[in-house]
Amino acid sequence: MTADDRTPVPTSPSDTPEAARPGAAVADSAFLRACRREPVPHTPVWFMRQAGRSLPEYRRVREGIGMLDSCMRPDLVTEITLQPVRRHKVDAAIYFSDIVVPLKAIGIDLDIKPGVGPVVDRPFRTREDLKRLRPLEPDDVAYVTEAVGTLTDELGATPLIGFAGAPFTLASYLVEGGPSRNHEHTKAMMYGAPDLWTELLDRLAEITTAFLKVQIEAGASAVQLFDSWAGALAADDYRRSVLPASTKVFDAVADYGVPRIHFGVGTGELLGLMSEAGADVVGADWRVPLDEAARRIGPDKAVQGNLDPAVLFAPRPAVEAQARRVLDAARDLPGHIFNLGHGVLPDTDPDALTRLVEFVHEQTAR
Ligand code: 1CP
Repeated sequence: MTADDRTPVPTSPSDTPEAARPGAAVADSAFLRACRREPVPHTPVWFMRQAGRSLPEYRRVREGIGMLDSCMRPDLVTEITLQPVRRHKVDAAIYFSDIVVPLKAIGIDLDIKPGVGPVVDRPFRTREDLKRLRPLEPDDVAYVTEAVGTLTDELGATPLIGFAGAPFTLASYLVEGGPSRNHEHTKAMMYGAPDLWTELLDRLAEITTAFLKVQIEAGASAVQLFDSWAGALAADDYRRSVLPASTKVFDAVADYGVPRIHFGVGTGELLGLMSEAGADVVGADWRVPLDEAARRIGPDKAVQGNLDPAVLFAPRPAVEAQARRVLDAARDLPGHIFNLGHGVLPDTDPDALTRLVEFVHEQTAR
């Protein structure tokens, strides 16, 4: 988008009808209206991991630049965040970063290895390790403030979603030292050293809160807390050992009035508890139909989801049939944001995503 595409900014706000101001147009967007469970012109759509490896233009700008380095460059962050908005016409942008960026910013020795994910040099196992977790200051992530500012200008009426990792999912990377199937060291700490565990999660809640506040204060219109691996937990353990820390994060950003989204994978049994943590919108993966997910989430919350990302590898009529199932399950819900049940898979055909956005918009136009 160029400056010429944007609505001219009037010199005096008092001359401006409410809806002509960029902030008002964002607030009135289909995405934010759906988050507030208000009537929408069409069901809004965005995709977790929409900015990333499925796009050739993403691979081009990332060539030769490490993932974490690219997260610290406002020019690249801005370009990559805008790419899926330009290409797919999604209803919201998600800030390009990673859940481990705030940990790197406070000096934790970690890297994001291509084809692997976040890898932590010295995994956290003892109380001594907590000393490496200092509070996050806004100056530690000045590049985030800068990039969010540029992005909100460039995006015009399209809302920007900020995000952070939830304490449990961040703890899993710190304690395991990298991606994990069984989260065995993490659970060993949770069951075997409950005081240490609580302190670790509380410190991570503070870091996550600080990171979300930076994004909101710079202009993000909504925030999503990714507890991607919470589905590995039994409900009782989630309630006792994880819910309090995630609740602290949601409470700490409540006063900003921006919608707060809570998402995890394989969390069918936890949807009620994840809703209790305080979000305004709860995301569901594809394992539970959206009407049933909404029942578990409870009243007064919007619902986000939940097409299986693997469906996008099927021929177009099958993708549309499965998207139709999601829309049918959401028909009576007063706040539905269409999304995948987890992130876009790297080998997804980008055209299939563009067509899916068009399909959802056409099918739900009111
Ligand atoms: O080299 C590369 O291109 C790295 C691949 C990559 C990308 C593009 C990683 C490594 N992270 C990201 C960006 C990213 N990460 C975004 C971008 C914005 C968007 O959605 O478009 C977001 C929201 C994340 C968040 C993230 N990182 C989550 C939560 C979401 C989810 O997918 O569950 C998690 C769990 C991570 C950790 C992570 N970072 C990268 C990978 C491959 C992983 C997962 C590793 C694992 O399986 O444990």
